[in-house]
Amino acid sequence: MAQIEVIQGDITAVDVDVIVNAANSGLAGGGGVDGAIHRAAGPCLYAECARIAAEKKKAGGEPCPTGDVVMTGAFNIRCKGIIHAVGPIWYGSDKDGLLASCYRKSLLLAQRAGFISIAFPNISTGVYGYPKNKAAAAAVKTVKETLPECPGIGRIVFVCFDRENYDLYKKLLP
Ligand code: AR6
Repeated sequence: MAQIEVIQGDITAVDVDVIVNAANSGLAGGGGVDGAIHRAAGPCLYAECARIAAEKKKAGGEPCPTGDVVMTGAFNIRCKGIIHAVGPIWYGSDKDGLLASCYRKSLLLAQRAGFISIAFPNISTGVYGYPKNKAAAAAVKTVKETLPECPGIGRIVFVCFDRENYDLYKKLLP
């Protein structure tokens, strides 16, 4: 059975194979955890995101629709890859399915890539305004439900930046 951990800190410093980013559908970079990851990874990450975005647009799609994920290299971050997941924006109505999709697709992609350990931020709970308690419940439930399909994943780390999220996750995963 995979080990699930909860820590408070900066996801760019966590020792895992792959970290997940809370990105936007244009893969355009931004603030919050996205900004921190781009700063730590260096300009080559912007270049790879721009290349993927251009390819997807050329094919007639959005670079990364809400609920979907895209993998890139990690460049100056010491992990082996970055999964960019686009969470839903909270407009006052439930979008747990789209949020769950970020966690589920990230785990499945990490498993396919042969990664053993993965770190998640609290997707959508910053600028996108998702209620932290609802987001935490959806994240933990989805990871637990998806893990049986990911026998290669041995370690999941929920990286909480703020104390409120940390306390919520600790209650769900004592
Ligand atoms: N490590 C871990 N978690 C962090 C870090 C960090 N270094 N920095 C912030 N957080 P947000 P969203 C937490 O706003 O709500 C961007 O501009 C933060 O406390 O980063 O999904 C993107 O480009 C919060 O709990 O992501 C998108 O446009 C969590 O990360 C948009 O924001 C998510 O907050 C995505 O919004």
